[in-house]
Parts: sequence; C-alpha cells; structure tokens
Amino acid sequence: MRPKLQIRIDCDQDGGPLPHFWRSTGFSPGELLLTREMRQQMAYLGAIPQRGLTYVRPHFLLELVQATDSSGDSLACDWSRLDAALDVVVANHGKLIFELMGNPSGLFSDFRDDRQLHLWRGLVTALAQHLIGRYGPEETASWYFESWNEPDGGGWWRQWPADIESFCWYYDACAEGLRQAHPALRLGGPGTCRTLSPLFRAFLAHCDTGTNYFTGETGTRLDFISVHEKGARASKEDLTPDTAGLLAREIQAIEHIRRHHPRLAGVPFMNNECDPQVGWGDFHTWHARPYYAAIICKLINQHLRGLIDGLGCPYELLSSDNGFIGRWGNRTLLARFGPPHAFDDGQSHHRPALLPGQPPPDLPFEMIKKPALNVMALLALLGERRCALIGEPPVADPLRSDIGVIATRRADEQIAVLLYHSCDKITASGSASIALHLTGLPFTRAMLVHYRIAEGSGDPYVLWDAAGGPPTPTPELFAAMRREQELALAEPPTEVNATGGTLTLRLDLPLPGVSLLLLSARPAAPPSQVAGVRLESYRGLHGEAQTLVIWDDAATPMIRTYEVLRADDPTGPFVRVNEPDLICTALLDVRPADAPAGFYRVRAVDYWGRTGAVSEIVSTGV
Ligand code: 8U8
Repeated sequence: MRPKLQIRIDCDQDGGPLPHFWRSTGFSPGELLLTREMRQQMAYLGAIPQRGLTYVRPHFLLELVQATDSSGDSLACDWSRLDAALDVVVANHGKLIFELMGNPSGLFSDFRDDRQLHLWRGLVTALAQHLIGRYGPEETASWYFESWNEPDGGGWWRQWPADIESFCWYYDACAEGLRQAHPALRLGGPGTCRTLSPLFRAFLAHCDTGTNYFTGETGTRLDFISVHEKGARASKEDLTPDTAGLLAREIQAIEHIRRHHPRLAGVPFMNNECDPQVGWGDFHTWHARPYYAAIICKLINQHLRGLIDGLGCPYELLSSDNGFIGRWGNRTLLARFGPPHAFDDGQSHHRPALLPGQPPPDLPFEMIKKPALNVMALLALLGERRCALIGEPPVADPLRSDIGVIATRRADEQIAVLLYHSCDKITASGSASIALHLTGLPFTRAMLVHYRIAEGSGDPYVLWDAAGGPPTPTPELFAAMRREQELALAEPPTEVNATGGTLTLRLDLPLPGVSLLLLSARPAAPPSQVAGVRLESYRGLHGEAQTLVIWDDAATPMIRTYEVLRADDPTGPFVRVNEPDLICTALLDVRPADAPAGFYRVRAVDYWGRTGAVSEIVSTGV
C-alpha cells in the first residue's frame, strides 16, 4: 500500500487572491470565424460556466478588411467581413485579444516607408473607432490589442523584411493609432516565440527609452508584455514536454525586464501561447485525452505559484493556443468529424487565409468536446480567493510535484478544491491515494460534489477508439460520445457533516487526472429562471437536423444540471432531452432530418434538487 498523501487546508486562512488568468484560447486565421464550425465552437466556449473561456486570440484578423487607397491621407475601409467574424465572438460573450495583424487588400509592403506608416496609423484609428461604434467604448476597452504574432519567427512577419527597427515603427503606428481613437484601449506585445530574441530585447528598449517615430518623445506605451513559451519543440513524435523549462524561460524574460527596464517591471506580463508542444496541427493523440487537461492545470498552477506568488510578477493572462478546428490529435478544444476541409492542413497555420470561396463552404460536420475544453469549466468553478495550505507540503511546489492543489473559497458559501495529477511524461500512469484534511470550513453541513476528468471519465475518445476509430462514426456512436463528453461526477452528490468546520475527504487521483471537489452550503433560494435561450441549426453527418440550444449562465456555482426540455407543440408536454447532467450552457439536440419544428425551454436544478423557473419557449420554427 502506498502511503496516503496528506494535504491540509485551512479554509479560514486567506491564501491570497486567485485571478482567473487562464480564460483564453487562440487560433489561426481569424477568417475561420466565418465558418459554421467556428460558430458552433464559439457557442461551446461561451457555454463554459462563469465566463470560464472569455478571450480569443486569432491571427490575421486584418485580412478580413478590404481597403482602398485613393492616394490621399487615409484608406477607405470595408469592415463587413471583420464585423461578421467579431460578431460571432461577441454574441457568445467573448472578448478579443486583437492582434493588429494582416495586410488589408495587400496595400502594405514596407514599414520603413513614411507614408505607409502614416496610413497604418490611420487604419488603426479607423479600426478602433469602428469597433467602439459597434461594440461600445467599455467593451472595446476590455479587449487587448497586440502587435503582429511572433515577429521574431520565421514565417509570420514574412511580408516585411526581417527588420527590427521597422517593427518598432509599426508598433508606434499601432500605439498612436489606438490613442487617437480612445486613450483607454490597451496595446501590448511583442508576442515573440524565441526566448530573449534580438527583436524582443530591441522592442523593449524601444518602448522604454527609444524615440517614438510619430511623437519624437522618449518611449512608447506598452500596456502588457507578451511572449510565447512552449513545453517542447515541434515534432511529429510525442516529445516529452518540459513544463519547468517553459516556466524558466518566462522567468528569463521577466528578469531581463527587471534588470534592463525597471520602469517596465510593473507592466502586466503574459504567455499567450502556453502550449505543451509546438505544432498545433501535428497529431498527438494526447491532445484528445485527460493528459492534456491535467497538464493545462499544472501549467496554470506553476505560473500561479512560480510567477505570481514566487516572483510577484503582474501575470495578466495565460492562453493555450488550442482554439483551432481539427481532429482528436490536433491541439483543439473539440474534435471535428466531416469531409475534408481547407482548414484541415495543420501546416497551413502560417497562411493568412484558407477558405476558397465566399461564403465558406457549408459542409456537414459534427464536433465532440475534448477534456481540454471541459477542464476550463472545472477551473471556472474555482473561487476568487485561495485558502492556505498548511505546512507547505510538497504539493505546494508544482515544479517538483506531479500532484497539485488549488484550494479556494467563495465567501461563506462554497469551498472549491482542484486537484490534478500530471507528469511531464506522456506514458506515465498510476494513481495516488490522497487524504484531504479541511479545517475552518464556513459551514457545518455541506453538499459534496466531485467532478472528475480521467481515462474513461469525460473521455469520449475512448469510445471512438473502442469502435475501431471510424472516420465517420455512426449516429449511435455520436450519441454515445455526446453522453460521454459532458463533465462527469466521480460519485453522486452527498450531504456531509463538517462538525466544528472540519472534514477529511479520501480519494484516489488517477495519473493523469483532474478532480474538482465542491463543498457548498445550501443557498436560501432555488436557482433563478433561465434567460436568453436561443437556437442555432446545424446539419449532421447523417443528414440529421441538429439544434444547438444556448442559454445564459445562471451565474451561480451551485447548478447540478440544466434541463433542456423539448416539445413538438408549444403547449407541451415538454420532455428533458439532455441525458447527462450539464453544467455548461449549450446542448446539441439531434433529430431525424424530417423532424417537425421543436419548442425548447430550459431550467436549472441545484445540487439539492431544487428546480428554478423554466425559461420562455423558443422555437426552431421561427
Ligand atoms: C519555435 C518555432 C519553430 C517553428 O518552426 O515554428 C514555430 C511556429 C515556432 C514557434 C511558434 C510557431 O507558431 C506558433 O505556434 C503554433 C503552434 O502550432 O504551436 C501555433 O499555435 C501558433 O498560432 C503560432 O503563433
């Protein structure tokens, strides 16, 4: 018998804030937002509870802008394609990390050219004014604007000479352009992919003490500093990721800033492509498995403990670049099934545009959620303040321990403890026996809920594999994968006594695996009425009529499940259609192609079985 791992948590001792700095994903190119696949994916992102996946960072958004140069001081711009793309993000409560990247109508060729720099500045001003007009100043100010992706990488900055000085001037044009539109818009960069590259160093020096191309003043505004560090180089093989090495390289960047640019030491910092291995399009089946979900938790905890706690770094955001459309093995949040598509080619990620026609081809497809998506829901259920770990056990150091814990408290209502088991070795497996001793609980009786992501638990790939890996699964297999794709409970919710505010919980945590333990006091009121129900129609691979039902988050972390109710007639009877319990706010209802119009309503049920008022009726027929 392995000795039990003892973890002691004092829920009454504040362990500091827990900013949810990981609520972000990215992909390329931005044009994908015009596809039905991305529309469905964005709905699933928006459906993570508590806005758990908010920021989206697409490359090449400015390729969606058509511009005309009539040889004057400014360009005439057609924003309609960009609007259509951004609306998909905003309609799902998403926010942009807006890379000022792309070449509208191919008009730009040289950022050493004074006229082009001025035109770029004007383009950025016009863009920002347009966004403010469309989405409002407050919303736009909650976004991040960023410079070109990976200007120190081989392929990305390719239409410009590899010239650091003109990159800095381009950045000045971005900064001045935004400032002229609205002073509250945030701009940062340089989103570099090579640790302490010459461009990274020169860019920081330029922002700190260089001469601004437009104002002639010393320095240029820098609202955040971004880098990309990943766990292993690109390879078709499963290289062993080095998460500690990833963090160490970020620390090199942070120390460089502190040493050489102390004025910038307080500028928010981010790794907005924090991936286990370079190469989103390469097939690594672990991208489909609990291994990936667990390593995401470990990377987050390493940043929390190592950079925020350890170095006092103003760590603003960590993004996984896993918002692409792809298959099980690609670095994506969902697995797409369907006929070949222009965006299938993983190597095309350096291309600014992929779609052959306008509008993009409307091919049937199906998407199944991966553990990497669901783990964002578990992370979202963490509270905003941490509880103290007693005695600094080995698990308090996520650089040394494969088991990590983030214990949080939400006022006097809920304790949420995330435990993960993740080793930087794809083939490592096993299980750890853990005893979790909780003291100082703010209640003496609580509902205990245990969510679990592990092999065979919220792991639909297993079903596909067992069926022989069919390229086009049968309707029955799709239905089974959809039952498996929702977050699973490790055991049914149970009421527990915490006499004197003390409780010991014992569990086995598989490697790889993630557990979220929620202890909740019974709220006075049942859930409120569900609002904001809307429907989107899709076509399945077997011709089915699919209705994606989407609704607003109930904003309480006490929801056991939403119930999506359907009837053929508005007077009912309404029948629950979601088989598994559901804490995300979207459900795909699959019907035969000739199914009659459906009427849908949604309600929430809390952990005590109390049902909130049912929503208004929404119909596919209108
Ligand atoms: C270091 C490096 C080498 C290389 O050959 O290509 C790269 C491409 C390298 C680093 C980053 C890179 O592109 C970024 O990473 C991609 C990936 O597939 O890991 C994508 O996720 C990103 O969108 C891209 O910015």
